Amino acid sequence: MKKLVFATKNKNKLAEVKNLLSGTDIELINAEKNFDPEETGETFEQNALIKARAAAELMNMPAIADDSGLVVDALNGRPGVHSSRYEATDEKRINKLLNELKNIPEEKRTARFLCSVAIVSEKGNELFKTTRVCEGKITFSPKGVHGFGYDPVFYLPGKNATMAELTMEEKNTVSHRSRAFKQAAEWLLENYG
Ligand code: ITT
Repeated sequence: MKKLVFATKNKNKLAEVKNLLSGTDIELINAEKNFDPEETGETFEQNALIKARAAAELMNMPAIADDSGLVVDALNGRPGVHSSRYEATDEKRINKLLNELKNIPEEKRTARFLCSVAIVSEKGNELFKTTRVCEGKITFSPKGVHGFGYDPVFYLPGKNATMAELTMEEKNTVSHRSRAFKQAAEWLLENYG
């Protein structure tokens, strides 16, 4: 097995990525409970590297991390890298977003999820990084019970559904995270261990 730490505190991310990598030769180890680096980067890539390096140092192992978020055109790219800090809970984040967009018509509610994945060696050297996107639109009200974060208000035109109306397996066929981790997995299977 190719073992590395997945540097995240987000249980939903962990579940999605474990589901995606099941059946491969890659085993993800959970980061320790006291893993909590400050995300001081200005880009998703910088923050993914910060998290991966912090986990590698803490666990003395190679590490992989995901920094992701929602980029909304009508908000000039916000909440962006501040997606998790935009408000305190998923419900408050969604309410704030819908409120900020309340006067924006349907055709101008375009948005995308971004996911940067970084892999570092146990010494913290950068080995691989990628950023992948999933395009959609922000709805006027939440719909669906699956997923996490902004999924209930993220509409996928190709699926005629919000991300939260998809099962985890369906989300993993289209999401920013699945696209980025599939690339990372290909790199790992060819180059690592
Ligand atoms: P870690 O840093 O520990 O991985 P986190 O939840 O703080 O966990 P991020 O800093 O990458 O993760 O912030 C990502 C935020 O963007 C997340 O909290 C959600 O609000 C949102 N987000 C990212 N991916 C998402 C997805 O697939 N569906 C819905 N919202 C998502």
